[in-house]
Amino acid sequence: NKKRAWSWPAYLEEERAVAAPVKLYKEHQSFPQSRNSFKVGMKLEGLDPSHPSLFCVLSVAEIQGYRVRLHFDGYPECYDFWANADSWDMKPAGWCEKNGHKLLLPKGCKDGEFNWSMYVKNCRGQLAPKHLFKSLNTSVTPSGFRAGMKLEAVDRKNPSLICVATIAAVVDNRLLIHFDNWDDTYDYWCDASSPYIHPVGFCEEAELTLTTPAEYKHPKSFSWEKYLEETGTQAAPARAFKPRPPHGFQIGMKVEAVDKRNPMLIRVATIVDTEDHRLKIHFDGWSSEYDYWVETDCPDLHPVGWCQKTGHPLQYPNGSSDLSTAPGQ
Ligand code: MLY
Repeated sequence: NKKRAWSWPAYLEEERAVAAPVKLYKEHQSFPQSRNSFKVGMKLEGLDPSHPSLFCVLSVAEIQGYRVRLHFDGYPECYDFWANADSWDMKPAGWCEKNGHKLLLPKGCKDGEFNWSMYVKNCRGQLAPKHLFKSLNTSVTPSGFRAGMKLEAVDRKNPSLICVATIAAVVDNRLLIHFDNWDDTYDYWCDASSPYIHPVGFCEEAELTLTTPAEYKHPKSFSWEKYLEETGTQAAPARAFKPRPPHGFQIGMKVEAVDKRNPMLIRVATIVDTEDHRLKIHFDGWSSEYDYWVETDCPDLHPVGWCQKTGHPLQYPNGSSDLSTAPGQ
């Protein structure tokens, strides 16, 4: 009663299923061109995934294949998170200062007194060298978007709302979306092809309700023309918005996906439902209560074979191996 080692080709044949074709993935989801050269202890600047307008002081806490576990210096481990080594959200020390972004300092450090070289010296750490950051070498296509321009954007935390919003920052090909008169907890980064941003006038044209800025005096009589004049701002030009082509993922296709409840794990998974810009992921061999929706360009979604190629463990379908662990356990 010998057990054969689990393999994708045998599994696909057994399941009569196909792997989602590699061409459907974005570059940052697909097989990396280089290795992960980050080392435990290296320090860097990076976006807080649960507060994406904030760059923070981070340390590499663990390496797993092409992924890194990042730790917020001075904060409890429970805030640690995983990222791919080529994540745009990771920047070398000094990047914020150079680009005019606020850096959230390690707990206990005072504004104005923080200095990277003193800091790493004092904590006997080391800076992650610049050449490790893929995000610095992305080619940038000029766009019509400028910081300060207005647009209509979906509130990703309240996705039924399309709201009056501002481009708070433009970095490379990425836009930081901020909601007028709200605090920055709703802010998010996206690119010109995001399905969640629209030019001024979109709601009126589509006969949808536009959510006006918080505490706007006369929400019923909101007019963009008046608002742009009052705020002395410009609308983002309609030509700068780039519609995204259909994604091509289909129900039944197999993928490798991060287990959202235990993000150090990547599991064998199946696409069980699709929307225009989202996929529903099911973990093979597990209850559908663990299914979840992801954006098609989510960096936690990878082609079949990604774990093997990048040296990351893959969690096989439940029942196929003694080594499997339940999602979120
Ligand atoms: N019920 C939520 C809605 C907040 C919406 C914020 N958007 C528009 C940026 C609240 O009042 O907190």
